[in-house]
Amino acid sequence: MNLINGKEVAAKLKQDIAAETASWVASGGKRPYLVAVLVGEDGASQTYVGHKEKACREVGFDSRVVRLDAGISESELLEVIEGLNRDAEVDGFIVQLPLPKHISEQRVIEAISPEKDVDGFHPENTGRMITGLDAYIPATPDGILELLKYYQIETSGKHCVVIGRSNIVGRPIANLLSMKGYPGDCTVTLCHSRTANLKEVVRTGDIVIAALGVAEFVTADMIKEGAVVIDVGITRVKSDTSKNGFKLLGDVKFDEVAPKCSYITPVPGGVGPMTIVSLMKNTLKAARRRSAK
Ligand code: BQF
Repeated sequence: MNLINGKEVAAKLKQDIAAETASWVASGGKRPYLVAVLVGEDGASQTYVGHKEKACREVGFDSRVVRLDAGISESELLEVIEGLNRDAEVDGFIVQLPLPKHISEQRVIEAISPEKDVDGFHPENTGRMITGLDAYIPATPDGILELLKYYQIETSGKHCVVIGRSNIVGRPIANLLSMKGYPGDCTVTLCHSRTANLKEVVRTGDIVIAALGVAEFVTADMIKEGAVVIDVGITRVKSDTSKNGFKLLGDVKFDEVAPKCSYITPVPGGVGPMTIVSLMKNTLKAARRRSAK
């Protein structure tokens, strides 16, 4: 079993982005500027936004967090987004998800200018991505591709089973792994809560991507000997033994699945840190694209 060290790969890729940013700025380019919009005070969301701010500092980007009250109306939030769309200083921005229930995430995503949509969630970017056009690739799927490349994991002709059909992870990664070339050329099966014989289907996967959001759902009996297992899950559970009062669980029962795998990602320290790096990649791309106009 080979452990995929996302934390280490992310640190290396961040150094590359920092070097690229430094030479871009030295040659007169505009320093990339990322804004994160955070609505409310959800603990996990605050942690994630904190990771994004820290990464911006590390790679040499400017960043700012726009903190808004949980009770803000949808139309007020849409006005904030309009302001960021128009702000010539801002290269890219994200609206941290999930949003409070009274706000439509879809309307919010569609209000973001596709050029500044560094999360790659706008349907224009989704459409461009699946057509194979230049687009912002959503950060988590892109991070997974970077890990496959870094470890030179063979994908051509492999059966990849994706569990979970979200717009943020499952659907885009299933699409990307079916594309021509490396890391792609997979035969992809997309499983979800209504999949019949899910266990049997997952067991045929050479590469299994668990992105359903159910802690420890994937057990050893669902995994073929020698499979590559990518765990996208991140569920916070209370824990008396950890210093901050909670621990993180993946969608994979790591201890029993790991011995069967050729490669596996841990939680934490697997896909999560790569997500942050891919957001930095997209933000640098946004800054470069804007000055090319
Ligand atoms: C790690 C996210 C669910 C819903 C909305 C590093 C992150 C997580 C873990 C992180 C995530 C998950 C993010 C680790 C961003 C990934 O060390 O294992 C980084 O910050 N993530 C998000 O912005 O929104 C989410 C998961």
